[in-house]
Amino acid sequence: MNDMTRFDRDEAARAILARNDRGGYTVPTDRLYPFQWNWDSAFVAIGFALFDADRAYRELERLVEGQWDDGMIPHIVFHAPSDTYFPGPEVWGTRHRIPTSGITQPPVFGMALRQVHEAAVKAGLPQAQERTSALFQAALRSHRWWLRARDPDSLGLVAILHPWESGSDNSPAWDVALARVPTTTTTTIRRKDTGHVDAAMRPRDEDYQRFIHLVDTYRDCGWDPQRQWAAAPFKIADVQMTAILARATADLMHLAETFGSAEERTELSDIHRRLLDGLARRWRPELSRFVSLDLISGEDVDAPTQACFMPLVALRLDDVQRKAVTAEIERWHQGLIVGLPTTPSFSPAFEPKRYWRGPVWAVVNWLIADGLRLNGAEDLARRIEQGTVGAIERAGFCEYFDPTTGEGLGGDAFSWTAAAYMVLRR
Ligand code: 9YW
Repeated sequence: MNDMTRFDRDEAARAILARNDRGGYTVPTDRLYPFQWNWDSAFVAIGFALFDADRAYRELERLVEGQWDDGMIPHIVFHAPSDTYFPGPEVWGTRHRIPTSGITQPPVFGMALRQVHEAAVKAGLPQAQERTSALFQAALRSHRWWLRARDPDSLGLVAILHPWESGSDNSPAWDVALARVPTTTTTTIRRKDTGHVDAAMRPRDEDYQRFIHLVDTYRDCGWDPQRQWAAAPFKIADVQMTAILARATADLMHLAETFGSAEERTELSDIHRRLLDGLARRWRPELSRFVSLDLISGEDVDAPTQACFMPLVALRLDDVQRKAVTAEIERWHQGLIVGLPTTPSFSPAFEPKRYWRGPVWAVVNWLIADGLRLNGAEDLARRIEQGTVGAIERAGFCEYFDPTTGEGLGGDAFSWTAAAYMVLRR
């Protein structure tokens, strides 16, 4: 892509979204991920909002077709069959109207809705008010689900019951907790991912055994949230998830000024306060970062990963925290071609090509840069954005990048990388 003009690259990014369109929703990439993924679609909607607000709404509306009656928005909606991915709908066995997985993913949805709405109003799109209003109610129901199902003890932190929910599947953050999950499964594992992508860039087989053990466990609970909470052998109050939920709640509060009732506005600001308080308690000054909480062992999750900085998207740091966080992020950058790595190179867990154990993901950098900017660290935010854009221009719209070489890895022609490119290069 090095020899292309800016205009050409923008066209190339749009062409990827067009190519991955399956009828109003976008698959992350062909074959490797042939369905609609929750947080991918939210990022993609923000990308579409730059040039086609109608299509941006469609992305969110199609995702909401998979929303459960209890409010959960699943992590995958299986709109159309495909045999190129495992585990498919028969493994999840959720019996929803449209087949879906039984777990969720980071609720970027509320953040996307605000941006799509603002773009639609600016473009004078007919029906914008009605469409935003319907999606606002869907988002509100999903936030209520989060608090009810995943923070039943009112810690102000929401928990993940499966690493796939975090969006950072094999992150070192889960190593200690995941080691307690048995590798036995009642489902036969037939991995497809390693047929599409080099196995050295993917989670290990043992990770998949534990992932599927968890799916078997929750399917045996009939996907009932209370039964799952009681049976879960993996339960982590995650600062990344909580931060994204808090930020999305702030965006819904903004929309609620137009689309919410007085009760809904109060409800959202109560949720927001509860989550900010929960996040603030997870700051560890001796580490210069925030840490998740393992709800089974009661221990802090002290593995350094990108999640530790995600609270910046929601919280206003004080001066001491801001200085500490920016210095720590600079340290993670040192000696790398592209920052911010998902695991720093000084960590013993660092593997520069293995999925969430080191590689750089454009959407992670997008969020972190946004959080830095909110906290007044404009220069660092800009450098992270430019580094990400540069990596994409050199290597293409890959799923993720080796931070030590800049090599593009995983799937190619990736939707959220295309969306990130359009948003970050502006
Ligand atoms: C899987 C689609 C998804 C992302 C996740 C990422 C990966 C799917 O791909 O999960 O089967 O492992 O970890 O964040 O939403 O891009």
